[in-house]
Amino acid sequence: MRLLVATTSADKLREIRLVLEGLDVAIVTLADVPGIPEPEETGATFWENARQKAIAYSQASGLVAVAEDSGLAVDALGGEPGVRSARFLGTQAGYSARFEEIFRRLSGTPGATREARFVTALAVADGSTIVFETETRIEGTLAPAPAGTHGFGYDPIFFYPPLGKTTGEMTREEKTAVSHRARAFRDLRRALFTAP
Ligand code: ITT
Repeated sequence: MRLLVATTSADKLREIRLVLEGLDVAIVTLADVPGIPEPEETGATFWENARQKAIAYSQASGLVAVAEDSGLAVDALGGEPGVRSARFLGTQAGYSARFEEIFRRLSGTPGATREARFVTALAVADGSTIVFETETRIEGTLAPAPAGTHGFGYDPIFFYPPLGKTTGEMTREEKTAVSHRARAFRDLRRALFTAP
């Protein structure tokens, strides 16, 4: 079987490859099927965006496609940046500016708690049909200050209490063991390939 892992993010792809290792499946990336326009993410939820992306990429490529939509949701900020994580403060904004803004908003919110989570909605499409979907998360808190140089995106400010460190301080293996995205792709492994 050929499976199009439909993401424009090299960081996501690196993490996904680790979880899909060892499967009897040919992983196809967007680099292998050039020319597919990036679908707009117009959904109000992770679910809607994941489904939209999976269907658009499957229809455009003729392959079974898996796509996911993910982001950081901070309780005290009403779930922000949430589905807009990649666009928070604009697509060109740097992550240090994004971190500062999150901390600024938090300090301006009386009684704000620091609970936060990373969420992934994953969808697999065969043409216009969704053949599998799952939603997974990792629960934590906002770190007091950015820490760590591993991972990507919001990893330096997401603190995971069971390991006592941010996802930005985790090794690849540690993040693969606990992350929202790894959990989603392990669900996919089990459902579509009956693999552990
Ligand atoms: P594709 O849509 O092409 O997959 P994208 O980067 O645009 O790539 P999303 O729209 O799903 O992906 O945005 C996800 C954003 O959420 C991502 O850019 C990060 O800012 C953040 N994010 C998601 N997972 C993360 C993780 O494990 N660690 C840190 N930040 C993460």
